[in-house]
Formats: sequence, C-alpha cells, structure tokens
Amino acid sequence: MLAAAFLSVLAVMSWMPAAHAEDGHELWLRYRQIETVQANAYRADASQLIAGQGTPTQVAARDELLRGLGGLLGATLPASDSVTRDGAIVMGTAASSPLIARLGLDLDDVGAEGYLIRSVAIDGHRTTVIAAREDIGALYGAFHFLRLVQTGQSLAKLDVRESPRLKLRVLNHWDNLDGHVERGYAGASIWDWHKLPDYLDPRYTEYARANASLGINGSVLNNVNSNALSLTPMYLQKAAALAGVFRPYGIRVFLSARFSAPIEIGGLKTADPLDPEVRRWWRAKADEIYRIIPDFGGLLVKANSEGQPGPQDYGRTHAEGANLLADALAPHGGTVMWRAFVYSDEEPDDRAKQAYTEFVPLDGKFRDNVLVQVKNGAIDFQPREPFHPLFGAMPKTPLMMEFQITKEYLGFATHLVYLGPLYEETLRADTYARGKGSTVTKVIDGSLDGDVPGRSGLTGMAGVANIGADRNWSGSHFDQANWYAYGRLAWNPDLSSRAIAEEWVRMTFSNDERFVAPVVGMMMDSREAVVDYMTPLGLHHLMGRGHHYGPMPWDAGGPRADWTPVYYHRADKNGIGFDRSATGSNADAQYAPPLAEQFGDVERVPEQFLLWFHHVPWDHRMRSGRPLWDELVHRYTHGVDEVKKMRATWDGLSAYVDAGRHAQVSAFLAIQQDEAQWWRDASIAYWQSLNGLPLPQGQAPPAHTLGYYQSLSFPHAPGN
Ligand code: GCV
Repeated sequence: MLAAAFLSVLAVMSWMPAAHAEDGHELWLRYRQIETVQANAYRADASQLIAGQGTPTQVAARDELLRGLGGLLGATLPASDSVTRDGAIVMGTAASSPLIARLGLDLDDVGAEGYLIRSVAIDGHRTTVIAAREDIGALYGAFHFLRLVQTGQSLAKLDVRESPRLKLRVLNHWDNLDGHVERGYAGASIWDWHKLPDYLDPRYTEYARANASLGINGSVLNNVNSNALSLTPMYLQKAAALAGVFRPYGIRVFLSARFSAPIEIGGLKTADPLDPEVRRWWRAKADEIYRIIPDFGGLLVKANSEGQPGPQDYGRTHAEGANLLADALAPHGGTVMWRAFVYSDEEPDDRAKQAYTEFVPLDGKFRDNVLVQVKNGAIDFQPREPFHPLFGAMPKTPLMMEFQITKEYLGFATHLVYLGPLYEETLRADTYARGKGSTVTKVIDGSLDGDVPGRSGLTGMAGVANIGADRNWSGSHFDQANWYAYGRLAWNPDLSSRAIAEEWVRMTFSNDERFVAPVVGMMMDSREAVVDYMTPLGLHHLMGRGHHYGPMPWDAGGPRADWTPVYYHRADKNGIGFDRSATGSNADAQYAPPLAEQFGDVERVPEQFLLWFHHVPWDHRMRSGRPLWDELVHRYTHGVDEVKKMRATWDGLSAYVDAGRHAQVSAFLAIQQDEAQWWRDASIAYWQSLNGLPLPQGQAPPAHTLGYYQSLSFPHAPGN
C-alpha cells in the first residue's frame, strides 16, 4: 500500500520538467534522481550500507543498492562494517552478515529465494534489515527495497516477508541460432551466438539484472521450434558463457531440445524413446551438458506439434517422450518442461480439444521431474480465450502456465496493449475442478492438488519473451510493462494487474499522480479495447495467415483448415460462431460440470465467449437488447474509440515524459488507431458480404470496399 502522506507530498513535489530524451534502455531500473525534498526524507532512512561482498551474488546485490540509491537520492551511500547512525541498511544472510546472524530473524519459512525487509533497532540506531537465507534472496530483497523508493513509499516501519509462489519462473525465447526471433517484434535476438562464448555483450548482464529485479530465475535460450545444433558442444559452450553471466543473478539456463537430435547430431537411425541406444544417447548428452553447465536448468520440448518431431513418430506417447529426457536429466537435478501445445497433423477434431484429448489419459504417467507446460488457452494466445481445459483436469501432474509476452496476435509492438489483465483473468478463472474456488492459480501453484499421492512438488510459469536487440528491449516502451507484469505474477500470481501497472508506471516514467492515474487507466482499458477492435464476443484467430498481422477473416484454403479464420468463425448468411456445445464439437464438455453447463448453454455463456462456444443467428438477442449483428458493430467501434481516447490522454501528458519516449508512444498510438480502424472496417465489410445486413444507425460504413482489404498483402511482416 502506498503511504497516503507520502503520496500527497509526491503529488505536489515530484514533478520534474520533462528532461533529456530517453530511449527506454534502462527499463524500470532508471534510478533517476527524485525531487530534493523527498530525497532528503529518504536519506534519513538510507544513510549507510552494511553488506557483504564475498560472493558474486552479494556483489550484485550491494552494487544494485549503491547504484539505485545513489541515483535516486543523488548521493553516494557510504559503505560500512557496523551500524553507526540512524538510517543504516543491513543486507545479507546469517552466513554473510554477523549483524543479521545476531538478530536471529525467523527466516526458516522464507525458502531459498525469499527475504525479509524489516525496520529494527541495531545498537540503538534505526536500521532497515534486508535478510535472507541465501544470497539470491538478499538480491531479490534489494530490488524490492529499491522499488519502495522508486514508487514513493515510506521506509518507516517496514515489515515485508516475501517468497515466490512458483519454483520455476522462466522466460522462453523463441530465438533461432541465426538471430531471427520467431514472433519477435523487437529486432533480432539479443544472443550473439557467433561472438559467444568469447565476447560477452554487456546487455547480457543488463538482461540478468532486469529479470532478477522481478524474480525470474530461468531462461530458455532458444526457440521451441528448435535446431538440434544447440545441443552440440560448440553451442553448449556458448550457452555456458551466458549461464556464467546469469548465475550471480539467480538465473539458470535451459535449452529447447529437438526430439530427433539423436538422429540429427548423434548419427543414430531412430529417436524412438524406448530404444536403448536412444536412451543411452540422451543420458550421455545430459552428462555432457552438466559437465559444461553444472547448474543447467533442463530442457523444454515442443513435440508432435506443427511439424516438430516427437515420440508419436514411433507410436509412443508424450509421457514416454518426456520420461526419456527426464530420466537422462534426473541424476543432475534437471527438469523437463514438456509442452501441451499439440494438435494433430490429420485434423480429426476441433483443434481446441486436442491437447486435452491427448494429455488427460497420461495424467500420473510423467516422471517427477516433468512439468507439462500448458498455454493459457486452448487455441493460441488470442486476445481473449477461456482458460485451457487442461487446468484442473490433470491432478496427478504438475502443470506449468505458458503465457505469451510478445504480442503475436495483439498488434505486434505498435499496439499499446497491457497484458496484465489478460494474465490475471486466466489466473483467477475458476476451473471448478475440485468445487468452487479451484482457480487456475491454485492448479499451477500446487495448492489444489499438491497432496495427491505421488505427485511432485514442481511448479512453474513460462512467458514467451518479447525481448530483442532494440534499444528499448521490447520494441515499444509500453511492451516493457508486459515483461514486467509477467515477472511479477510469476513471483506472486495473486498480485493485481492494476497494482503492477501502477508500480511499473511509477518506476518507468513518473510518480506524479497527474501522470500515473491516467496512464494506469489507459493500460487497464487497453486489453478490452484490442479484444473489441479485433475479435469481440468470443471470435478468434481471424488474423492474417502465417504472419498474423492484420485482419483476414475471409481467408480459407491452404494446407490445413485449422490454420484459417473461416474454420474458427464459421460465418454465413444465417449466423456466426464455432459450435463447441453438445450439438457441435462438444469441447465445452472438457470443462468441469458447472462450467461445461454454463458454457454449453447459449443463454448462460458469458457473452465474451458467445462465439467461442456457439454458432448463433445474426439476430440473436444480446443482453444489451441489441441483435448480435448490431452488438458486434458496436463493439468494433467501441474498440476504435478506446484507442482514440488513449491517444488523447497520451497527447495531454507530454509535460511529464521526456520528449523521446513521448514521441515514440504518440507515433505508435497513431499506428494503432489506424490499424484498429482497419480491423473494424475490414471485419464489418466481410461480415456484411455474408449477412447482407445494414449497419446499425449512426455507425460509419467501412472506409474501403471489401475488395480493397482483401487485396492487401504483407510478405515481410515481422516475426514470421
Ligand atoms: C514457436 C503458434 C505460433 C508459432 C509458435 C507456436 C508454438 O503457432 O504462431 O510461431 O511456434 O504457436 O507455440 O509452438
């Protein structure tokens, strides 16, 4: 909670005229000097630092506090060995700090990564203690302490106790060895594989710092559509160099593994998971990896999905495939993250059903060191999807959440869409798997089924990174907020997306209330806006083929029906929507009974999922009283209007932001407005070509003919 008194001071005092143009490279760790009166107040609570420097992690924590407080307070914090004045900060573990050992703090239940921040008296002086069981906890505590200062909170009477709710909090980079980032909109990969391991770009350390500031503790370096070469000695040495940079920051390196690697780089004739030679090969490969990277985290696998090789090529199951790798990694403590993003090459069924159909029968068959990694929804990172029905349906198997941070389906880098509300909506969704209150969060943090006999205690969350070589890391200033929100929710999935947005705005831009409130408001409304202008009322996957840029609801044909929008909307002159009720694909039956009933009933389904679960006539009566067609048009227009509002809001905030960042956000919002209009107009023109209905009164017609929208093509759209 923000201290009210402090904030009122901030409201008046912290505004500083927009200074030099910034390029966003420093992310939320800008540490710009705060206003003098406030800085003086903080200096009384941050007057000296007593912290060890016996290990690289201790050095990182101490350097961060010195850098952060030095920047924020505009003064070098004296370092010392003992508390000699009020406002001392003592940081460390019982092992690294005799002062902390002396205090006898109750650190037993904070775990290896947790920490306490407490106001105490030491030798008669007011002191803040940042204490942990392990060095990494102290580093996380240092970042937390800095966040308090960055967001203008009081440092008096601190009593913070934090530990992460999930064990693995990882970024998945879809980075190829040639530097291209699949679904990347922030330039090339930050991994310069060619110059590794000899040249360590300073960016690698900056990356590690930024992630550690959020508690992210793992990085899968390469694309899940993987190249077996990443497991060859040459690339393992390169990965080891990155692991060395990340280690002080508590980040372990993982790799995506290609299932057919035994053939491609091992010279075997098969990759059959039950073949003894193949088993030997993977065991030897794991031994080799751990010789090179002793704290290697493990392997992420996309198998039998979108053309990737996998155990089904040999008539084996996903569990048999995952267990092959799990057995190889187990002696070293490594983890397998086996993805459930699968759909059959033969398209026998509704694509939304296939992961559930394939994985539920395997519940309980995975080794203890396997996590099944499940996307938030059953199709593919759409602007809105119901939560994936696998959550709650595999009680004997730890499931790991996979969110997408990069905005493949949400306007790439130029649309301002804050994903916190999307993540929060999924995490808080009630699966009803063990009765009311069985939220997705409880599924992934293990609290719902953690006591199922034989189940391992692994937990985790993965985020598909939006990081690239652009100066601002994420392709746009506001996309940094999605990296930030992902990391904060991976640490604590119960945090509110609004509170996270507020923290981020204060750290990234300004503490001035006149800026914070409108910008947080914009961010919170932005996700609903994109749903409205792209895919309202449960529509989904209507984006351009392959690159997923722009609207293409008319697209049909090609190699497989379930890659085309017409497969998903099924619109004709009579109606629109995918019937997933009992009269259709019956996908709703994959949810627990109360939800299945609700989703399956066209009168009770939440309207935001109407066309996800039902095919309805164009004149279907909506709760607003409007017929569906009118409601759809209304939603499209509303989405565009929301973007116009965001633009107007941002335009009025130039006094609070440096000119560089303000100008780029303005330019991107203008692009977003044009593209939102394009989505609205192209969609309406196409639906009208099917239903022949007039526009509701007062709604503007599309700016162009349907033929115009259909003629557009984007062969070089990024990320493909
Ligand atoms: C890495 C979608 C994306 C692909 C991605 C795939 C996946 O299909 O368009 O680029 O491949 O999801 O998550 O494996």
